Amino acid sequence: MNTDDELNESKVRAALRTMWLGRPYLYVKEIGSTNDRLKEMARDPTYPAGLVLLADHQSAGRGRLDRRWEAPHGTSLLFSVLLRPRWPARRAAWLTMLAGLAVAEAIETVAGLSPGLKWPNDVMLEYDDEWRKVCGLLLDVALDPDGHVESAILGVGLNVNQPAGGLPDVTTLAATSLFVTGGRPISRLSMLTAILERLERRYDAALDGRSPAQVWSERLITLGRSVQVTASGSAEALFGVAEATDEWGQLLVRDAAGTLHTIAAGDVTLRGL
Ligand code: BT5
Repeated sequence: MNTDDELNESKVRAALRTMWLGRPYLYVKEIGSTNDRLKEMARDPTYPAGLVLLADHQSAGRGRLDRRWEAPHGTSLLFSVLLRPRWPARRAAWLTMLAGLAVAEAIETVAGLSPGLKWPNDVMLEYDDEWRKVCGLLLDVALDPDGHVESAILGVGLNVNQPAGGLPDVTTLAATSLFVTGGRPISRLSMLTAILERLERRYDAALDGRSPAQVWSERLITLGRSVQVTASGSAEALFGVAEATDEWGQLLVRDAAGTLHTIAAGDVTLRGL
């Protein structure tokens, strides 16, 4: 669907209204993973912050913990952004927040839909009376010897024009696309430029020291809900109420005994109100 909506270099350059993000912008039809390719390129310091690499199809698209990211050819947005913020390592979590906010705002403006954020790295839309994943974010960070961020690759996978049958098994994975939830095709070019323009504004503000943590947390559908959390590296699930997030994006969950747990990374299942 909408495959004439090509995202080649000249089209994107002509449409993009940013100062530095997406400059340069690189487009490939086919790749393993845009995050993996940018990770290699980031080792070369001549590749500047702001470089964006977008592919129409990934043969080895990744989620966290080497999970797969699946998207049929030309239907979605699959891209990665190279950033070099030189922040202390734990501030890198701000990048996922900035991207989640940029994607959510772009979806509101371009598609007229009402997204929510799900801790830690998902953008969600309602379909069939439940929140479903429309976008996943993947952050890969390389630190310098002082523990500062040398390079950060921010990967965005956004389901745009997949029909229901083009999504990964929606019954088990609870996925949706802008097309499935909104009922009309959406220009990938408009979505891409809207995301990059918002991300640039939010990132510049963060470089000036303005934290995105509060605005991000206000958009989380996770807070106030009963949740099941599996922290990364732990086999055991924790049950409790997601009360808040902190400045570094960690999730604070209170269990039935009243103990507050701080979860730095993991997976959350929402368990009703
Ligand atoms: C993510 O991981 O959600 C991060 C996904 C990032 C993908 C982008 S695409 C451009 C860039 N290059 C890459 O190689 N990756 C990034 P995680 O939270 O671990 O979720 C992964 C899980 O999402 C999978 O195990 C599936 O259950 C589910 N999933 C896979 N494809 C999906 C899709 N198209 N829509 C919704 N859910 C999907």
